[in-house]
Formats: sequence, structure tokens, C-alpha cells
Amino acid sequence: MSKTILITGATSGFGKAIAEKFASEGWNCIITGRRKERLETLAKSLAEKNKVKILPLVFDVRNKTAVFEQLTNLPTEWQYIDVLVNNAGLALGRDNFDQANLDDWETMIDTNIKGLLYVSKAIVPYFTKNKKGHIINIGSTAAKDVYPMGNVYCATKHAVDSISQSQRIELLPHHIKVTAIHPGAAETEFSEVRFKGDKVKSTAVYTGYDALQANDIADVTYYCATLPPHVCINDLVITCTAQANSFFTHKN
Ligand code: NDP
Ligand code: 8X3
Repeated sequence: MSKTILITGATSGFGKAIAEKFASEGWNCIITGRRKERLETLAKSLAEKNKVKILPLVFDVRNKTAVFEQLTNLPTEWQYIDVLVNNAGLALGRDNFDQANLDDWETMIDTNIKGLLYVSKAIVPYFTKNKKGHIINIGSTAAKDVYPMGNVYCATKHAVDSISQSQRIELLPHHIKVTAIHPGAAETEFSEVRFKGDKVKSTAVYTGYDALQANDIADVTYYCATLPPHVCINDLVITCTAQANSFFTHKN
């Protein structure tokens, strides 16, 4: 029987690459995001290319009502989910604490923390009913270090780290695996979003070294998701070879 994965934030970057990887391995995918057209185009191409089933769901993870409406009433054939990837997230701005924008802070908190909680809370009942499941939370090296002008983004990713640890403890009786994957800088649309469309600033982030690519994270996610039932990778920090942590990247 084919397995099923639900990936939030599949319209670009890690989420899209994860959907492509799992679909190519024969998994059915529930893919989510706000950009309807991108999501539907991806759904069509994944289904055609891989002969798997794809369910695209358009919603904003910040919208509690929409999350629960969409995810708690899944069609019966989609209710056996093997893996949830909480990937949807963003950084907005790189400003010192005194300069940073309150709306940016609220968006990051609402998306990266509250969105992840809403989606997890909506999906865990399927896992407890099925007596198995796997939550994979996408954290960041920003979950492990706090860097200058990272203030609230780092805080939201520290929260992802902390929530992952709590989920792992509290969902133990239900045979639910919890893996936190913490990537370093990776070349996706992340910096374009962070710098609000400023291509000069966003391109500079990935210049002078071989940055991680989205498919590197997809491959690692696939490895974590396909280990034997008694094996769980709990916490994984992954950077490109040129990066040691949030502070040290060797640029040419
Ligand atoms: P992208 O900007 O390429 O992708 C972000 C995805 O999240 C998009 O599909 C976007 O979809 C979705 N998303 C954002 N906000 C919302 C929302 N409110 N509701 C629903 N979906 C949303 O960036 P990445 O792929 O790089 O980022 C994915 C995750 O990885 C994020 O959590 C990020 O913090 C984390 N990360 C990124 C790193 C990097 O350097 N790239 C490193 C470490 C972690 P849409 O806009 O269609 O809603
Ligand atoms: C994204 C990587 O270095 O901007 O989480 O925090 S970084």
C-alpha cells in the first residue's frame, strides 16, 4: 500500500522539493500553501509524472479556523497519514531589536509557532487513532544559536526546537516519532521573502560558497522518514560544508 505524507508550505523551497522527492518514491502527498495556482500546478505535475495521488489544500497556517476546517475533515482515503512535515515558515527582516517591525514579528510568531501548533493539533488525532505517525518539524540553525538581527526569527525557531522536544515526550505513548531537522542557509525563496523582494540582498546571502539546496533537505527528510519503525532520528543539524553554524561561513 502506498504511504501518505502531508507537507505544509509546498509551493516553493524545501516543501516543494520534499513533495517531489516523496512523490518520485511512490508516496501520495497532501500539499499545502497559500498560492493556489502554484500548488495546483505542482499537484498536476507530480500526479502525472509519478502516478501517485496528490491532494492540494490551499490555506494559511495562521488561520486557525481554516487549518481545522481543512485538516480535520479529510476525505476518508486521506485519513491514514504516515508523515507530517511542518515546513511552512518564514523570516521577515534583519533588523536590530530597536529597529525591527512589530508586524514582521507577529507574522513570524503566527506562522512559525502558532501555525505549526495548529497543524500538529489537527493531524495528531489521525496518528493516535492509527497508533503510529511521524512529525517532522523544520527548525533551523537559528533554533540552536541566536545571531545579531535574528531576534524574533531565532526565537520562533528555538520554539520549534522546544515544541519538538515536548511532542517527542508527550506523544511517546502513541508510538509517534518526532524529528526536528535544523538546516543552515539554503538557497530557496527564503531570503527573497526575508528581504521583501530585494534581489541584491537575497542573492548576496548565497554568494561565495556552495549553499545547501532544497533537494539536500528533501533527501535527508526522506531518509528520516523511511527508517525502520523502531528507529527515530530526534534532532538533526545540517549545513553546507562551508558553514559551521549561524556565525561561521567560509566565503571565497
Ligand atoms: P520558501 O520561502 O522557499 O518556502 C516557504 C514555504 O512556506 C512556501 O511554500 C510558503 O507558501 C509557505 N508559507 C509561508 N507562510 C505561510 C503561511 N502563512 N501559510 C501557509 N504556508 C506558508 O522558504 P524555505 O523553503 O527555505 O523555508 C521552509 C522552511 O524552512 C521555513 O520554516 C524556514 O524557516 C525554514 N528554514 C529555511 C532555511 C533557509 O535558509 N532557506 C534554513 C533553515 C530553515 P505560500 O507562500 O504559498 O503560502
Ligand atoms: C534560515 C537560516 O541563517 O537565516 O533559518 O537563520 S538563517
